[in-house]
Amino acid sequence: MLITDLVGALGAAHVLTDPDVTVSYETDWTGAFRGRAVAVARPATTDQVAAVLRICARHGVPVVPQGGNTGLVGGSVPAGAAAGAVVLSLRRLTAIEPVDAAAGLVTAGAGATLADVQAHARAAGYGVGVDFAARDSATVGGIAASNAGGERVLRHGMTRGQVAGLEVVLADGSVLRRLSGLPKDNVGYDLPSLFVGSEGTLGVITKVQLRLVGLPAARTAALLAVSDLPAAVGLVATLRATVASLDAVELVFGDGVDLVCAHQGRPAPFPGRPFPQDTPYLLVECVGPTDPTGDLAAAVETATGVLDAVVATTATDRERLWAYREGHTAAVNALDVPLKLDVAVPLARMSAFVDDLRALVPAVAPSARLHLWGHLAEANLHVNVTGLDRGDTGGREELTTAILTRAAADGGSIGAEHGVGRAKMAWVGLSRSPAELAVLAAVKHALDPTGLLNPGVIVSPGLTGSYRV
Ligand code: 2HG
Ligand code: ZN
Repeated sequence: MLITDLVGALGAAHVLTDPDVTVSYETDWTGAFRGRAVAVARPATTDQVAAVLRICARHGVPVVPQGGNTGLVGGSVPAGAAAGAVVLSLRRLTAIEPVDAAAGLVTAGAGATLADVQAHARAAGYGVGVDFAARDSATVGGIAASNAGGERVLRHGMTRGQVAGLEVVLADGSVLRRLSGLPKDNVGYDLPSLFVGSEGTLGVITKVQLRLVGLPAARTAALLAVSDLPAAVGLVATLRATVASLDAVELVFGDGVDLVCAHQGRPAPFPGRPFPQDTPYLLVECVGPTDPTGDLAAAVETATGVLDAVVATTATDRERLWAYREGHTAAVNALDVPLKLDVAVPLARMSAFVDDLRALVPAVAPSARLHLWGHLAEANLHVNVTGLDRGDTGGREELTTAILTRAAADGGSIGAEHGVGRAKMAWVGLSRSPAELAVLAAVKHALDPTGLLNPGVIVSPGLTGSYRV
C-alpha cells in the first residue's frame, strides 16, 4: 500500500494523512486553490526524496512538490489534475553549507527559507541577489523551481541568474547533481537552468547552489509621488541613465498605499498632501560603496513630474518606506480572495495599458475593484481584482481573458514572475507559440514520461502541448 510504503521510508511521523493537519499543505497562500492529497510526505534527505518518488512511481500516484507554499499561481497544491496526489514537502531539507567565500557561492537545502540563506550569507559578508516580501516563508527550492523575480531584478536578474548549480531528484528516483560551482563549465545542455522555472514538473529540486553578491556599504531609499504614469516611466529612464547605484524602482498607487496604511495602521507617507488615488508612487532604492543619496537627489531634483519625496537612509526608515510597497499582497488578500494576475508590458506601452485596464475591468465586471502595483524597472505589473463573486468561475475567466489578451496584444507576457501554475494554464498559448509549446511538451515527456510530476502545471496532463486557448 502507498501509505505503508511511505511510512516505511520516512517513519509514521512524517507521512501526514489527518485532514486537520494536511489542510494547510492542500490550500495555497491566497486561499484560491485547494485540493485533497492522499498524504503529505515530509522527507529530510535527498535519499528520502528519491525513495518517495520511487514509491509514487511504483503506485502510479502523482506528486506535487511544495516548498514554503507562498506561490501565487496554485502550483504547489494538489488541485485540478493533481487531486489525490502526494504532496512532497521539502521543508525539512533546511541544511545550509558554509559559504564558499573565494567562489562567492553557497549551497542550501531546498527547504531553507530565503531569509535564512540571506542571513547566512550576510554573516559571511555577502548578499543574495534575490529578495521579495515572502522571504521568511519562501524556500530556496521554491524560488528556483519558480524562477522567482522580486525586487532586485534590475541589478541581479531573476533567480535563474543566481543559480550556479542544483541537485534534482528525477521522476524515477535517480539523482542529478550539478554542484561543481565552476563559473565556466560548458559541457552540453545547461541542465540546472532547465529545472529553474520548471515548477516541479520535471524533477524535485533538493539543493540549490546560489551565486552570492557583494553587500553594499550604503543604501538609500526614496518614495516619490509622481504626477502621472508617463512621468513615472520617464523617471525610470532618467534614473537608469544617470544613477549608477540604482537597485530598484517599484511602483504603487495612492489607493494601494491607503489600503496598506488602513491594513497596518500606518500613517500616510505624505501627510497633509492628499494626492489623487491614481497618483503613482515610485519606491526607488540605490546602493553603493559610498552614500548614494546625493546622486539620487540630483536626478530627482531635475526630473519633471515629481510632486513630493520622502528619503530614507537609516535601516528603520527604509523598512518603513518598503512596508508601503511590500504590504500590498496582504492588504488586498484581507479584502477577499482576489483574482491575481502578473503581467509584463513593454515600458513604452505601460501607461496606455494601465489606462485601458482602468476602463476594461469595470466594463467586464462592474462590481470589481482593481489594485495595481509592481516592479516598474522590469515593466512588471501585478493586477489584482477584488469584489468578484467567489463562485463565478466563468466571470473570473472572462475577466482574465480580457486582461491577458490585452497584455499579449502589446507584446507583453501573461506570466511575468509568478509562473504558470494552475492559474495561468488556459492562457499559456497567448505568450508561447505552437513551436514553443511543442518543445515544452517534448521536454516534459522526456523527463516525466508517465506525467506524475505536478500534473496540470505548464504542460497539460495529456502531454500533447495542446492548450485550451
Ligand atoms: C509583489 O511584488 C509580489 O508584491 C506579489 O510579487 C504580487 O500579490 C501579488 O499579486
Ligand atoms: Zn512581484
